[in-house]
Amino acid sequence: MEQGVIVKGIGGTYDVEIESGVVPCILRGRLRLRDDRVLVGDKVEISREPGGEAGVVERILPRINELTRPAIANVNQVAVVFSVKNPPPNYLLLDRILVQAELLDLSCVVVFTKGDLDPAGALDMANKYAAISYPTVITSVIKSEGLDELRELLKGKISTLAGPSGAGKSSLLNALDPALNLETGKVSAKAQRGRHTTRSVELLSLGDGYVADTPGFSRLSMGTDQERDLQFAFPEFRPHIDACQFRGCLHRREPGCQVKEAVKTGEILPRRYEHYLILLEEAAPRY
Ligand SMILES: Nc1nc2c(ncn2[C@@H]2O[C@H](COP(=O)(O)OP(=O)(O)OP(=O)(O)O)[C@@H](O)[C@H]2O)c(=O)[nH]1
Ligand SMILES: [Mg+2]
Ligand SMILES: [Zn+2]
Repeated sequence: MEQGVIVKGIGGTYDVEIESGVVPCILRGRLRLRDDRVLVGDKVEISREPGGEAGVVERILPRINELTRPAIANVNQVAVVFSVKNPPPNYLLLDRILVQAELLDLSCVVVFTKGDLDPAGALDMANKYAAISYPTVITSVIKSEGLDELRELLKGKISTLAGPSGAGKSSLLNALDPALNLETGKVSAKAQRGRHTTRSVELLSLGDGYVADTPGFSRLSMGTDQERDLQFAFPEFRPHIDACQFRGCLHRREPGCQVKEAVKTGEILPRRYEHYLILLEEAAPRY
């Protein structure tokens, strides 16, 4: 038995990366019954005929987690990728993705791409997220900037990229490893939106880690039971929560709210607080 990771699955064949390379595998019969439950990112045991090119997936090892969109198992980091310009960042979407990742207990890094298009703006955006405590990097594939920093952040992890179409996710991975040769698209000048160049989910091996390039992905749905948890998905709120006058304060209109106080003093970015209120509204139970 050899251990590996499923890096790609197409039409019943799964590419499993083991130490010596990638082995195309089919599933052992009883696993085929739950074909849809086998995910890219799954750690598996495979068997092979001596010297055989192809193998059989015998067993799926326990997962640490599974994302539904994109469908990947065992992800431990989300790299949130937004361009500084062309298209400009949608901060509500950015914060939404961070919150979703926090609620799933995934660590996050924030990447601002196309730094060459607005270096000063990029720095301002990056500083704001770095202040919240997120590892943040500004990249430019044109100027080859930020690539070593990003490589360092992805090292040894299974990461998924998340960000809108046209943000430059595939371009970035190509810059990290030209051998990947991923297809990239043009941002249409009219709509300033990308065209979803990337379609399938695949784990790309990068250094000693893996990265999933994903089609511009936006929202996982948030359960309605997460109203209470939402505040903790904003790392900069955490030091203030216990100081609120009321236990169970949701930081809306309650008196003596220290989160709102921190917005006033500038410790919490007003925009982040506004996004909290929007997401809180969405997470409210409906009767
Ligand atoms: N100026 C500049 N343009 C870039 C940079 N990175 C990517 N682009 C351009 O942005 C466009 C979109 O890039 P992609 O890499 O295809 O974007 P994507 O995020 O993979 O898009 P989807 O696959 O649709 O989700 C392309 O025209 C790239 O040439 C950069 O660092 N600077
Ligand atoms: Mg792409
Ligand atoms: Zn409060």
